[in-house]
Amino acid sequence: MAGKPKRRAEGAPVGRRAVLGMLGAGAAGIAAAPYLQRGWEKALSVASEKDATGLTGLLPNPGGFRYFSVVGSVPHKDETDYELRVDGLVERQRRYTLAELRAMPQTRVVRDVLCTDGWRVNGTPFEGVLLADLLDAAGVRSPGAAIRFTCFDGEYTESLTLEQARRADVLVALNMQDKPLTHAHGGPVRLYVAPMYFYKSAKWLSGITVTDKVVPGYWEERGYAVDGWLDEADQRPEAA
Ligand SMILES: Nc1nc2c(c(=O)[nH]1)N[C@H]1C(S)=C(S)[C@@H](COP(=O)(O)O)O[C@H]1N2
Ligand SMILES: [Mo]
Repeated sequence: MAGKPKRRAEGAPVGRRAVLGMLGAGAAGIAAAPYLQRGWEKALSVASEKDATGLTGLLPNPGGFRYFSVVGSVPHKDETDYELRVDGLVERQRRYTLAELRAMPQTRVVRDVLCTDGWRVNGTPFEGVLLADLLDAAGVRSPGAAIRFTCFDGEYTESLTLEQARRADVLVALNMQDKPLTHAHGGPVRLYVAPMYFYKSAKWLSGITVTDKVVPGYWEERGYAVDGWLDEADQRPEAA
Protein backbone atom coordinates (compact mmCIF):
# COMPACT_ATOMS: atom_id res chain seq x y z
CA MET A 1 0.00 0.00 0.00
CA ALA A 2 1.12 3.56 -0.60
CA GLY A 3 2.60 5.56 2.26
CA LYS A 4 -0.28 7.89 2.88
CA PRO A 5 -3.14 5.44 3.46
CA LYS A 6 -0.85 3.30 5.59
CA ARG A 7 0.05 6.17 7.85
CA ARG A 8 -3.60 7.19 8.23
CA ALA A 9 -4.72 3.61 8.86
CA GLU A 10 -2.33 3.25 11.77
CA GLY A 11 -4.64 5.46 13.80
CA ALA A 12 -7.39 2.89 13.74
CA PRO A 13 -5.98 0.02 15.76
CA VAL A 14 -5.13 2.24 18.71
CA GLY A 15 -8.65 3.57 18.92
CA ARG A 16 -10.24 0.18 18.43
CA ARG A 17 -7.99 -1.44 21.00
CA ALA A 18 -8.93 1.25 23.50
CA VAL A 19 -12.60 0.49 22.98
CA LEU A 20 -11.98 -3.23 23.34
CA GLY A 21 -10.03 -2.68 26.54
CA MET A 22 -12.87 -0.67 28.00
CA LEU A 23 -15.43 -3.29 27.05
CA GLY A 24 -13.24 -5.81 28.82
CA ALA A 25 -13.32 -3.61 31.90
CA GLY A 26 -17.06 -4.22 32.30
CA ALA A 27 -20.09 -2.00 32.72
CA ALA A 28 -18.15 1.22 33.27
CA GLY A 29 -16.28 0.59 30.06
CA ILE A 30 -19.45 -0.12 28.13
CA ALA A 31 -20.95 3.14 29.37
CA ALA A 32 -17.83 5.04 28.33
CA ALA A 33 -17.40 3.41 24.94
CA PRO A 34 -20.11 5.34 23.09
CA TYR A 35 -18.41 8.59 24.03
CA LEU A 36 -15.15 7.49 22.55
CA GLN A 37 -16.96 6.26 19.49
CA ARG A 38 -18.70 9.59 19.07
CA GLY A 39 -15.48 11.50 19.49
CA TRP A 40 -13.96 9.31 16.88
CA GLU A 41 -16.80 9.91 14.47
CA LYS A 42 -16.45 13.63 14.91
CA ALA A 43 -12.71 13.50 14.29
CA LEU A 44 -13.31 11.49 11.17
CA SER A 45 -16.36 13.28 9.91
CA VAL A 46 -14.48 14.19 6.76
CA ALA A 47 -14.02 10.53 5.91
CA SER A 48 -16.25 9.16 3.22
CA GLU A 49 -16.64 5.73 1.74
CA LYS A 50 -14.71 6.90 -1.31
CA ASP A 51 -11.57 8.32 0.26
CA ALA A 52 -8.42 6.42 1.09
CA THR A 53 -8.18 6.94 4.83
CA GLY A 54 -8.94 3.33 5.73
CA LEU A 55 -11.04 4.75 8.56
CA THR A 56 -14.45 4.73 7.03
CA GLY A 57 -15.88 2.31 9.55
CA LEU A 58 -17.64 4.85 11.68
CA LEU A 59 -20.21 6.11 9.27
CA PRO A 60 -23.66 5.03 10.42
CA ASN A 61 -25.55 2.78 8.03
CA PRO A 62 -29.28 2.27 7.79
CA GLY A 63 -30.47 -0.67 9.85
CA GLY A 64 -27.90 -0.26 12.61
CA PHE A 65 -24.92 -1.57 10.70
CA ARG A 66 -21.77 0.41 10.27
CA TYR A 67 -19.66 0.22 7.18
CA PHE A 68 -16.20 -1.12 7.86
CA SER A 69 -13.21 -1.34 5.60
CA VAL A 70 -9.52 -1.17 6.43
CA VAL A 71 -8.81 0.15 2.94
CA GLY A 72 -10.24 3.20 1.22
CA SER A 73 -11.62 1.63 -1.89
CA VAL A 74 -12.52 -1.94 -2.73
CA PRO A 75 -13.05 -3.22 -6.27
CA HIS A 76 -16.61 -4.19 -7.14
CA LYS A 77 -17.05 -7.80 -8.15
CA ASP A 78 -20.09 -9.64 -9.47
CA GLU A 79 -21.03 -12.89 -11.25
CA THR A 80 -18.84 -11.90 -14.22
CA ASP A 81 -15.54 -11.71 -12.34
CA TYR A 82 -15.97 -13.07 -8.82
CA GLU A 83 -13.93 -16.12 -7.89
CA LEU A 84 -13.40 -17.97 -4.60
CA ARG A 85 -10.24 -20.07 -4.25
CA VAL A 86 -9.89 -23.00 -1.85
CA ASP A 87 -6.26 -24.09 -1.51
CA GLY A 88 -3.44 -24.85 0.92
CA LEU A 89 -3.39 -28.23 2.66
CA VAL A 90 -6.13 -29.80 0.52
CA GLU A 91 -6.37 -32.83 -1.74
CA ARG A 92 -8.02 -30.86 -4.53
CA GLN A 93 -7.66 -27.10 -5.02
CA ARG A 94 -10.94 -25.54 -6.04
CA ARG A 95 -12.19 -22.35 -7.70
CA TYR A 96 -15.84 -21.34 -7.50
CA THR A 97 -17.77 -18.78 -9.47
CA LEU A 98 -20.71 -17.03 -7.87
CA ALA A 99 -23.12 -19.18 -9.95
CA GLU A 100 -21.42 -22.35 -8.71
CA LEU A 101 -21.74 -21.23 -5.09
CA ARG A 102 -25.41 -20.36 -5.63
CA ALA A 103 -26.04 -23.83 -7.10
CA MET A 104 -24.81 -25.54 -3.91
CA PRO A 105 -27.09 -26.35 -0.93
CA GLN A 106 -27.83 -23.16 1.01
CA THR A 107 -28.12 -22.76 4.78
CA ARG A 108 -29.86 -19.86 6.52
CA VAL A 109 -28.80 -18.70 9.98
CA VAL A 110 -30.52 -15.95 11.99
CA ARG A 111 -28.55 -14.56 14.95
CA ASP A 112 -27.62 -11.22 16.45
CA VAL A 113 -24.68 -9.33 14.95
CA LEU A 114 -22.33 -7.72 17.49
CA CYS A 115 -19.33 -5.52 16.80
CA THR A 116 -16.69 -5.04 19.48
CA ASP A 117 -17.27 -1.29 19.18
CA GLY A 118 -20.58 -1.72 21.00
CA TRP A 119 -23.23 -1.75 18.27
CA ARG A 120 -25.47 -4.72 17.57
CA VAL A 121 -28.21 -5.68 15.13
CA ASN A 122 -30.60 -8.34 16.37
CA GLY A 123 -32.05 -11.14 14.27
CA THR A 124 -30.06 -10.75 11.07
CA PRO A 125 -30.52 -13.51 8.48
CA PHE A 126 -27.46 -14.70 6.56
CA GLU A 127 -27.64 -17.42 3.94
CA GLY A 128 -25.05 -19.28 1.93
CA VAL A 129 -22.89 -22.36 1.61
CA LEU A 130 -21.65 -24.14 4.71
CA LEU A 131 -17.90 -23.62 4.93
CA ALA A 132 -17.76 -27.29 5.99
CA ASP A 133 -19.15 -28.31 2.57
CA LEU A 134 -16.40 -26.42 0.74
CA LEU A 135 -13.76 -27.99 3.00
CA ASP A 136 -15.20 -31.44 2.34
CA ALA A 137 -15.19 -30.83 -1.40
CA ALA A 138 -11.52 -29.86 -1.27
CA GLY A 139 -10.54 -32.58 1.20
CA VAL A 140 -8.41 -31.29 4.07
CA ARG A 141 -5.12 -33.15 4.25
CA SER A 142 -2.65 -33.57 7.10
CA PRO A 143 -1.40 -31.49 8.84
CA GLY A 144 -4.28 -29.09 8.03
CA ALA A 145 -5.69 -27.69 11.27
CA ALA A 146 -6.79 -24.11 10.58
CA ILE A 147 -8.10 -21.78 7.89
CA ARG A 148 -6.74 -18.48 6.67
CA PHE A 149 -9.24 -16.25 4.89
CA THR A 150 -8.17 -13.59 2.41
CA CYS A 151 -10.18 -10.84 0.77
CA PHE A 152 -10.21 -9.04 -2.56
CA ASP A 153 -9.78 -5.72 -0.77
CA GLY A 154 -6.16 -6.85 -0.69
CA GLU A 155 -5.66 -6.27 3.06
CA TYR A 156 -8.11 -7.95 5.40
CA THR A 157 -7.46 -11.46 6.65
CA GLU A 158 -9.13 -13.72 9.19
CA SER A 159 -8.60 -17.11 10.76
CA LEU A 160 -10.50 -20.03 12.27
CA THR A 161 -9.45 -23.38 13.61
CA LEU A 162 -10.67 -26.30 11.50
CA GLU A 163 -13.05 -27.27 14.30
CA GLN A 164 -14.57 -23.78 14.33
CA ALA A 165 -14.72 -23.72 10.54
CA ARG A 166 -16.76 -26.93 10.44
CA ARG A 167 -19.55 -25.59 12.65
CA ALA A 168 -23.09 -25.57 11.27
CA ASP A 169 -23.35 -21.80 11.88
CA VAL A 170 -20.31 -20.77 9.83
CA LEU A 171 -21.20 -19.79 6.28
CA VAL A 172 -19.71 -18.55 3.08
CA ALA A 173 -22.58 -16.10 2.84
CA LEU A 174 -24.22 -14.94 -0.39
CA ASN A 175 -27.32 -13.32 1.11
CA MET A 176 -27.86 -11.01 4.04
CA GLN A 177 -31.34 -10.01 5.21
CA ASP A 178 -32.69 -12.28 2.46
CA LYS A 179 -31.11 -10.24 -0.34
CA PRO A 180 -27.86 -10.70 -2.25
CA LEU A 181 -25.01 -9.23 -0.22
CA THR A 182 -24.33 -5.66 -1.24
CA HIS A 183 -20.83 -4.43 -1.94
CA ALA A 184 -20.86 -2.35 1.25
CA HIS A 185 -21.61 -5.45 3.33
CA GLY A 186 -18.83 -7.45 1.68
CA GLY A 187 -20.63 -8.76 -1.39
CA PRO A 188 -20.88 -10.71 -3.45
CA VAL A 189 -19.46 -13.17 -0.88
CA ARG A 190 -18.43 -12.74 2.75
CA LEU A 191 -17.61 -15.07 5.56
CA TYR A 192 -20.26 -15.28 8.31
CA VAL A 193 -19.19 -16.66 11.68
CA ALA A 194 -22.42 -16.47 13.67
CA PRO A 195 -21.07 -17.35 17.15
CA MET A 196 -18.29 -14.76 17.09
CA TYR A 197 -17.88 -10.99 17.00
CA PHE A 198 -18.51 -9.56 13.55
CA TYR A 199 -14.83 -8.83 12.86
CA LYS A 200 -14.43 -12.57 12.24
CA SER A 201 -16.91 -12.29 9.33
CA ALA A 202 -14.47 -11.24 6.61
CA LYS A 203 -16.06 -9.20 3.83
CA TRP A 204 -15.18 -9.53 0.11
CA LEU A 205 -14.00 -13.10 0.65
CA SER A 206 -11.71 -14.40 -2.09
CA GLY A 207 -9.51 -17.09 -0.55
CA ILE A 208 -9.87 -20.02 1.85
CA THR A 209 -6.47 -21.53 2.60
CA VAL A 210 -6.03 -24.56 4.82
CA THR A 211 -2.97 -24.07 7.06
CA ASP A 212 -1.27 -26.18 9.70
CA LYS A 213 -1.84 -23.59 12.41
CA VAL A 214 -3.85 -20.44 13.03
CA VAL A 215 -2.37 -17.35 11.38
CA PRO A 216 -3.76 -14.32 13.25
CA GLY A 217 -5.91 -12.06 11.05
CA TYR A 218 -5.77 -8.32 10.38
CA TRP A 219 -7.30 -7.10 13.64
CA GLU A 220 -5.84 -10.02 15.55
CA GLU A 221 -2.34 -8.79 14.69
CA ARG A 222 -3.49 -5.49 16.20
CA GLY A 223 -4.71 -6.71 19.57
CA TYR A 224 -8.01 -8.52 18.92
CA ALA A 225 -8.67 -12.00 20.30
CA VAL A 226 -8.05 -14.76 17.78
CA ASP A 227 -11.06 -16.58 19.25
CA GLY A 228 -13.81 -14.01 18.95
CA TRP A 229 -16.55 -15.92 20.80
CA LEU A 230 -19.68 -14.04 21.80
CA ASP A 231 -21.14 -14.58 25.26
CA GLU A 232 -23.42 -17.63 25.42
CA ALA A 233 -26.55 -15.48 25.61
CA ASP A 234 -25.61 -13.55 22.47
CA GLN A 235 -24.99 -16.76 20.53
CA ARG A 236 -28.57 -17.99 20.89
CA PRO A 237 -31.00 -17.80 18.01
CA GLU A 238 -33.35 -14.91 18.41
CA ALA A 239 -36.44 -15.87 20.44
CA ALA A 240 -38.90 -14.98 17.69
N1 LIG B 1 -12.63 -7.25 4.40
C1 LIG B 1 -13.07 -6.74 5.56
N2 LIG B 1 -13.91 -7.48 6.32
C2 LIG B 1 -14.35 -7.01 7.50
C3 LIG B 1 -13.91 -5.75 8.01
C4 LIG B 1 -13.03 -4.99 7.18
O1 LIG B 1 -12.62 -3.87 7.54
N3 LIG B 1 -12.63 -5.51 5.98
N4 LIG B 1 -14.35 -5.30 9.22
C5 LIG B 1 -14.92 -6.28 10.15
C6 LIG B 1 -15.65 -5.65 11.23
S1 LIG B 1 -14.75 -5.03 12.54
C7 LIG B 1 -17.01 -5.60 11.24
S2 LIG B 1 -17.88 -4.99 12.56
C8 LIG B 1 -17.79 -6.07 10.09
C9 LIG B 1 -18.65 -4.92 9.54
O2 LIG B 1 -19.48 -5.40 8.53
P1 LIG B 1 -20.43 -4.38 7.76
O3 LIG B 1 -19.54 -3.36 7.08
O4 LIG B 1 -21.20 -5.24 6.81
O5 LIG B 1 -21.32 -3.74 8.79
O6 LIG B 1 -16.99 -6.56 9.03
C10 LIG B 1 -15.84 -7.25 9.43
N5 LIG B 1 -15.21 -7.77 8.24
MO1 LIG C 1 -16.35 -4.71 14.18
